[in-house]
Formats: sequence, C-alpha cells, structure tokens
Amino acid sequence: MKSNSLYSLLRLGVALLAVSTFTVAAQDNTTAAAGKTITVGLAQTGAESAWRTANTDSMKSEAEKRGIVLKFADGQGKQENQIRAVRAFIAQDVDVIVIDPIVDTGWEPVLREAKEAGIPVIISDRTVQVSDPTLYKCFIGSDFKKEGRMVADWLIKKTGGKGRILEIQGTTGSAPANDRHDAFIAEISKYPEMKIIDSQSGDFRREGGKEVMEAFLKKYGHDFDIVYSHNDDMALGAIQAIQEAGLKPGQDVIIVSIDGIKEALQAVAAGQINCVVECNPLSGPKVYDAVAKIVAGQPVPRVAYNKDELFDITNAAAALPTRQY
Ligand code: GZL
Repeated sequence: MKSNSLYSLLRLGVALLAVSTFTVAAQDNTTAAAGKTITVGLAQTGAESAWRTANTDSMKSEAEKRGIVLKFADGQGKQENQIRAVRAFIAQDVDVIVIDPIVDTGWEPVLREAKEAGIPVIISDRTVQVSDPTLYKCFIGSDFKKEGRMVADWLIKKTGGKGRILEIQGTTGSAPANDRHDAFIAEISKYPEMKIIDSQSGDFRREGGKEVMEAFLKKYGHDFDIVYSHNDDMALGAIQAIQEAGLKPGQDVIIVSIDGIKEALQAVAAGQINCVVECNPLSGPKVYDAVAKIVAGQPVPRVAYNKDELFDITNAAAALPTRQY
C-alpha cells in the first residue's frame, strides 16, 4: 500500500475516533444541556467507617451516572471543615448543597447564609437541630430511633429482658449516637434486670471500638453479658479485643450492632455477632432524585426514611451474596 494512502487512512481513523469521542461527549452535553447541568456541593463527615465509604461511593458514582457535577468536601471528622465547605459552595453558587452533618447542633448560622444566597440545602444521613425548619428542604436517611428500638427488642426477646450491657457509642453529639442510645434505653428501661453498666464513645471507628472494649475488659473482666455497639466498625474492633481477652464473641458475650456492612453480616453468619440492624448508606439515588425535584421547583417530602432490615443467624448468610456494601 502506498505510504500516502496509508497516511490518509491513518488520518481518517484519527478523525473518526475524535468524532466518536466528541459525539459521546456531545450526547452527554446534549443530555445535560436539555436538563441544564446540575452542580451539587456535598459536605461529607469524613471517612470514619466502611459505612461512610459506601455512602461516599454511592454519592460520587450516582452523580457521575446522572451527569451531575459533584463538588465533594471531606470534613475529616470536624464540623468546622464542613461549615467552611458549605461557605465555599455558597461562593461557587452551586445549585443544591447536601450536608451529612457530623454533629446535630451549630448549623443555624451557615444554613441561614445558604438560605440568604437562595441555595437550597438537603440534610442527608444525620439530622440537625434547627429552630427554623425553612433552613433546609428535606432530610433523607435512616430512622436511628427505630434502629435503637429494633436492637433492643431483639435483645429483650433473646435474653428474656435480662443482662448487664456495655455500650460503645458513636461520635459524641451526632444524631445517630444520640438517637440510637435514647431509643435503646427507652426500650430496655421497661425491664429492671436489664441495664447499661457503662457507655463510652468509639467515634464510629474500628480502632475506637477496640480501645473502648479493651478498657471495659480491664474494668469489668467478664462481669457483663452484652455489648451494644452503635456501628459495625466499632463492633468488629470490640470483637478483636474480646478474642484477645480469651472470650468467644457471640457465645461468651452477646454482641449487637447497627449498619449491616458485609463484614458484619459475615460475622453474624459465623456466630461472632448476634444481631445487626441495617442502616442503608446507598443514598445517591434518593438524594439526587430530590435534587432534581428541587431544581425543577417541585415539592419534596420533608423526611424520607430508608427501609432498614434486621439480620441474625436466621437470615445473614442468605443475604451475603447480594450485599452491595
Ligand atoms: C448512620 C451514619 C453512621 C453509621 C456509621 O446513618 O451516620 O456514621 O452508623 C457512620 O458507620 O460512620
């Protein structure tokens, strides 16, 4: 084949490639242009647990799927970082701000700034305490009080309403820690022989759960019956400490937890955790459905709770193959 015809063939190939890439891009732009490309600012709590990683992955992958521009800020476990990020989103005039608030107080000033800038806010995952309900559009997440009740009711059935309980709490001041504690206490307080003998925060971190459990074991030896952990990461850390102390988790002590991450369900199937109440982290689709409605000026439900399931030895193994997180 003559070199110049090879050259023209190559040029044609490159041109076709460019067009196909451009076409794909154009299609995306066309789709976006038709529906206006939406920009969302997400102030995430941090990366404290496997649950949080799944939550962040869902928010990022779903935004990409929908052609939404996501400005992501990792709060690194500090509310001031989240507030700083929200102020940056306001300055960038995003279409909607989504906040997963680390703690549930201290949000009014920055929410007021977003309102004055005309930028709607969605509270995702954890709730906030505000005096003015117009400071945010809606809450999308799980009902933490229901989760606390579900764990307590399972324990009451399992023990006949008896037992000395050690509680490993989530992040101090966070809605899940407050609500999972309060609702659990409200249920078990109906049984005089069932009580929490000690409660410490492990900050939703695996290492935190292990450290708190090590301190409990030093203080109480084996003079307790149940460990109630506010999330799976801390429960898995606690299991490590319990094993290192020569006790069998799930047998010598009952362990109950919340979240439903795959590793915890594997521990339930293996008999090391006795009960896990799910708290679905895959918020992306529901949050961006609400974003689309808000941008289109349509109403959204004030509260949208996830459906959360309970897993124990009767159903954990069967659930494992289809677990998405
Ligand atoms: C609950 C979520 C909690 C999880 C933890 O919706 O805010 O934070 O239970 C996570 O695993 O770190």
